[in-house]
Amino acid sequence: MNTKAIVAIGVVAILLVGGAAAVIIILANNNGDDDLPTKYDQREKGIVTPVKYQNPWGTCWSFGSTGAAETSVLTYLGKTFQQFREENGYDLDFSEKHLAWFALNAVTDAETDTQVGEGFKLLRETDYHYIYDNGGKATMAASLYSTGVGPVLEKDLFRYMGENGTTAFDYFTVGSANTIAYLNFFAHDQLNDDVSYEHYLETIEPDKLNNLLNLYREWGVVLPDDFDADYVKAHLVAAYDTLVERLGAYYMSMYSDKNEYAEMENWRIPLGEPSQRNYTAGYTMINGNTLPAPQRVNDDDEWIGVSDARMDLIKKELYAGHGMGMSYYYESATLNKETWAQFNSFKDNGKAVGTTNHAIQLVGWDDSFSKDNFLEKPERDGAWLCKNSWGSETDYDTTTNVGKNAWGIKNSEGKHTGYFWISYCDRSLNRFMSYEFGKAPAEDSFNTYVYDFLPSHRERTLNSESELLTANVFTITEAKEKLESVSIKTGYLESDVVVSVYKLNDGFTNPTDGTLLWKTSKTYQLEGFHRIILDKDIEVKSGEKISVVVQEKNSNFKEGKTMYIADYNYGYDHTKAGEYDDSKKAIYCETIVNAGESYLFMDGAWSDWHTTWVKFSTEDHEMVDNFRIKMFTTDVATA
Ligand SMILES: [Ca+2]
Ligand SMILES: [Ca+2]
Repeated sequence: MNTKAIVAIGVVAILLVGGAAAVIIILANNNGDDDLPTKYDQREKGIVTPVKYQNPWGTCWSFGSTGAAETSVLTYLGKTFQQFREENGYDLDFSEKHLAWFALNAVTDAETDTQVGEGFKLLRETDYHYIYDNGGKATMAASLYSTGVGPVLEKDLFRYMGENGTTAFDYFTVGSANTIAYLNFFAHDQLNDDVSYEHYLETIEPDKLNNLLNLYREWGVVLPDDFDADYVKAHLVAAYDTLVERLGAYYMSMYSDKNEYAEMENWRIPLGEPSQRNYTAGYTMINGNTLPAPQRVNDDDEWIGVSDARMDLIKKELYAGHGMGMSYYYESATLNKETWAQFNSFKDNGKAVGTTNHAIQLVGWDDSFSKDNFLEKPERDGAWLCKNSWGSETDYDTTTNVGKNAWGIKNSEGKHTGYFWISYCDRSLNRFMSYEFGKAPAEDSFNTYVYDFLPSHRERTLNSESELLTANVFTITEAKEKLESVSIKTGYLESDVVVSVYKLNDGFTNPTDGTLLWKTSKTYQLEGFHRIILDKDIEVKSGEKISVVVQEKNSNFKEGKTMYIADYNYGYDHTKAGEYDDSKKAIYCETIVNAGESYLFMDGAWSDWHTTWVKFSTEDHEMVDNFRIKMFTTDVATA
């Protein structure tokens, strides 16, 4: 790679950072919206699974993505949720725990020879619960699915619960050892030192005492109103037994309705041999599509309206029965709890268009949903129908009593369903992702060739006015294999893609230096992960080098290809320095790109991405992964 090309990557070519709100593509043509109804609800097709309950963790993104995957699989099977239950004797209920855990855990040597340690990592192993509180994006789910991993059924593996499956209600029985342990844990947390709760009370600073008093009042402990630090300290030490009682009672009352699992349990999934990552339930993702957010913004990134063409893209996916995940900004103050209709104008808080803090599953729309249903009136009628993961009175798990919660639109019997509406004009809508699933090949005779294990979460785009190609080169491991499929990632709407597979010569000089085995051309309307099944029997042998070369063209750019950058910088520098900083997030990420894996053709020459990306990442303190090109094969029996 010459210097000129490096400049082209670093300065000219970088277009996108962050979420879909930054997408600048203009939709030129009408998308057949004449066929779309003015109102649609996937529940009426029987393809939406019951509302779940994500507490005690911040795993909304995993629930939104998993619900969407369930809907997509039901559509693929042509079954309703009820039909699936009756025919199989169990529910189509995928594991949100498996998805969250493995999307946010680096790969180990049980899963890869060459990329060990790639992915998200904890700064401190003892913070492993943070895996479930980090949050995430739908693209991270699609990344994991694109490697042929998951989703897995909860009936087989990884129920959404800790190792004992106890609920918070079970945990905090009145006066139990657990409540005492919690008080000691509380003291430890406050003082960041290994002291007992009793010692904490004796040493607490007066300015912190007021906060503590308020907490105790919440727990139901009767304390004096007149504030005297010494008196209160003495009183609290004397009232220790009462506190243990009251704390238990407080949590009992808090959890008696919407039960949730205890976060004090061990929720870790063992990272052992064999790896528990590489399972599926027999279905694999064919397409994971990123759709542009419908908001239109001006040059100053201020909201100026919504694009009907973009909304039609979203509606078309829903109407096709594809499950869809979405993110938005939840705010209690902007949610009308009579109509369960949310509208964020961001007028008062000055938040940027596309700012999100919660993820859900999108299941329908209603063009005539009145703007009068919102607390603040949006500019027009119309709303999206959303499935949340904060429990329900109609769908909760009756075997564990977890997730019974009076939240969401009421049904005809006055029960809260866990669903809600969000205005077409909501400024926060972002990260729309739809999924299509198909049948997964049998796991025991299946080979996956992957170099890009870092889940996609932030992206940069690489473009060139001249021909641009990306390629990954894989070395066949089994005696004899048949090529089954390849997986690629497109970066734009309306992309034309050419994929070529070569068997490379010994001592090859570039990824096209060999015999062309197969070539195909595709047009993808939507950006995202795409799996292409080969339509020809091609056998390859152990030790052979096979390259998959991808070209993506788009009407906005003569040539183009997206790469992904791991710029989750928090924590990263501290890790390098061997330090831990409590003010930083507990998770960072790393990528690995070895020589001979990925190649870039730009400015008329091939370069090894191993060399190119090192220069690039040093410049911007960011980590780039291999190109998102994968290959899948099946074993061929040998005599
Ligand atoms: Ca589940
Ligand atoms: Ca890699």
